[in-house]
Amino acid sequence: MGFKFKGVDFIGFDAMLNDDERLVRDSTRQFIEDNLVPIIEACNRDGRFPKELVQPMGALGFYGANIEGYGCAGMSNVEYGLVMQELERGDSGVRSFVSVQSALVMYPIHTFGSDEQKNEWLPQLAAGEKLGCFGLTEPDFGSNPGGMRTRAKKSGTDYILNGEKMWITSGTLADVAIIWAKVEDEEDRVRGFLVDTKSPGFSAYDVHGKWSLRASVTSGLSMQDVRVPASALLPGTGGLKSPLMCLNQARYGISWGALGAAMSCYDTALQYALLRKQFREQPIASHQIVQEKLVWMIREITKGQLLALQVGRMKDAGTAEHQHISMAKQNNVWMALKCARSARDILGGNGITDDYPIMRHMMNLESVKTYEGTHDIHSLILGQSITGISAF
Ligand code: TGC
Ligand code: FAD
Repeated sequence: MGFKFKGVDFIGFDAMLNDDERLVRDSTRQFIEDNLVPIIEACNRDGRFPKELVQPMGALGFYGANIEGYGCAGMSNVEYGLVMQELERGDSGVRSFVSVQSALVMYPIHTFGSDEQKNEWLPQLAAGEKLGCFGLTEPDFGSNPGGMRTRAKKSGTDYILNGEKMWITSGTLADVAIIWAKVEDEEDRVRGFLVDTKSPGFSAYDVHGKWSLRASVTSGLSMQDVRVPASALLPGTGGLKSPLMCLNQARYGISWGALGAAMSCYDTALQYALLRKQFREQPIASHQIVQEKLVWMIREITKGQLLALQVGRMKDAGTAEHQHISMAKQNNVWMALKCARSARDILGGNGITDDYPIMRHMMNLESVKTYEGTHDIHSLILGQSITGISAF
């Protein structure tokens, strides 16, 4: 069931995009329609990540799409954002998988890695032949990653890693984990390590019982005396700023992705409201209260599009700062979740079934609101930016 997506463009947004941007958006949209939409409800029900899409998405250049060279597509940040929008219109879990591979694994290797690390890993990650995960969060340190307990200690030229990471997307799928640890011999400076997940002492297990992101793998990681060579250290990392730079890349992608989920909910609710009749054989779309809900959605989606596009243009110009990205992530995820709730309401009883994508988007967006900095943490980031006072 469900409806064919008709696109959402109220104020001529398409005219603000160039030909390449529209082409990337439209080809990703087609890929999602053909390959993800037909299977996603079953994946969600079964709690299954659609692994069969990993290599096709690599062939289309989705991984590390805004990186130049190393087999990557070399897209602009706006093109990359439009890919994320279309992926998340399909499902937030699939967008998460691509976000992690791109923004949280390939970006740090590209930004902080040695030439050897880049040449070894980036082409394989770009093709989807190797998969990665990003281990920052710990069981006791989520919003405050600076408190992390994971430690790296020098042993000859090697490092020994010990610690626990929690809520790690793609943890049990990954060939390589980017692990953030405090280095004991460097006064607990936070640094990043490329850890082969087959290393003795490294283990990963899946989190079960999730009502959200059911088509995504979420894991815990455990490291007990994991010995890695000096060549595993990402040499350009130094301090908490390094992982936070990665988060900017992922948060930017989420600001577009959430738009995709919101568009899916709005478009479904609009098409449903025009068909569903109640009272005097009138479509429910003829009632003022239903119209008000649809208008809220299209207005907020439109504002969200402008925000994401402006931050994308600033990112391409090199002028986007982390607080700009925080605003886009916070606003667009909040807006998408409200769209999902209103759309669910418009569909009445049908809204709670997986004949329509709405409830799945709503449940997914609860995670998206929490990860990559919770909604409230982004308020504090923005508050600090405008007042100069930290309220953490
Ligand atoms: P604080 O002292 O403020 O900052 C430490 C240093 O970092 C700088 N900085 C940033 N740099 C780049 N980008 C940012 N976004 C930055 N935010 C801060 C800062 O200027 C400072 O630099 P320096 O040179 O003075 O050393 O650090 P804090 O310990 O007070 O914490 C700040 C806070 C709360 C903003 C930060 O810890 C935070 O963002 N917390 C939220 C944690 C979070 O987002 N975790 C995400 C984990 S990954 C994930 O969720 C993946 S989900 C899967 C998917 O993406 O799909
Ligand atoms: P907490 O930090 O305990 O926060 C709980 C509540 O307290 C929140 O409402 C928060 O806003 C509030 N709070 C905390 N501090 C303050 C404060 N100072 N002022 C006001 N309110 C505050 N992490 C990774 O490293 N890699 C991943 O791949 C990854 N993937 C994830 C996938 C999923 C499905 C989920 C759910 C999480 C993932 N995360 C990942 C972790 C995610 O980033 C954290 O869940 C998030 O940062 C919040 O941390 P927490 O869950 O420990 O909540």
